[in-house]
Amino acid sequence: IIEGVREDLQARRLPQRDIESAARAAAPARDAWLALGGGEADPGLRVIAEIKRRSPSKGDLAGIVDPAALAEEYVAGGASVISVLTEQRRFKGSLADLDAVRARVDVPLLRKDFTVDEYQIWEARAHGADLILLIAAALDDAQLKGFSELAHELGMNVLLETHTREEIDRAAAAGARIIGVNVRNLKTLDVDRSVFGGLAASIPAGAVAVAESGVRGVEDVTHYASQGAQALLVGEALVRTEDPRGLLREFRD
Ligand code: IGP
Repeated sequence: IIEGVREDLQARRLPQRDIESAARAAAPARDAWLALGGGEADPGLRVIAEIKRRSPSKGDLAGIVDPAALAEEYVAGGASVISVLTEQRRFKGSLADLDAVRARVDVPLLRKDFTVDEYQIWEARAHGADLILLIAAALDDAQLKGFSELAHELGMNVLLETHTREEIDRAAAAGARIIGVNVRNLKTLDVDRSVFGGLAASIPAGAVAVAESGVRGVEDVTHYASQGAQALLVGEALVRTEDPRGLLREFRD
């Protein structure tokens, strides 16, 4: 995946000073940490609702004609943050999807991609993102730290994705304030929902704990919440349902 990400990046890359000035010209980033209940004593479960057209494990998920309209449904259902997959080859996403959503909703947006180059962080900000994804398994400690610092300098937050105890420790050492546990193993693509509960206690107090992947319905929401999730990242279930607004309301009740 990462090789394709790099190739696509080379194809669209603007001169560094152009992307930096676009990032600086963007409206200030919204605070995704606050939106996810960061710092609150009893925040209640938050949802990061994802716009995902396709996945490597499931193929095409939904013919999303109008991502902005879907995003508006998510907001109406009470989503706190919207995630927009921008990776093209495997997920059929694009920065155009991010732009379309940004033009229509006011909640914080996660630019969901495989971040491997600082350029993508400037680019995320230039396109109105408030939060970026960093995947611990794909980055070394120096990258985790350096990429996080750049995101913070640009006013954005970082969702630092982990899958093991060791990765959580690395995320904590990098100063992550929003830590996700992806229950999908990115190498095998297998989903094991028990991975979240096994790791939740290792997430430092003060960080927002996000359970990522595998929410099929309300039972999974209840399960993750009982294991200490403060927020959930939900894609497939929301893009496939006829009524994303209704499903989100059920999740939040
Ligand atoms: C959403 P699901 O099972 O609800 O569709 O999963 C999200 O966790 C998943 O899209 C995801 C992802 C990623 C996609 C988590 N981490 C990294 C691409 C890259």
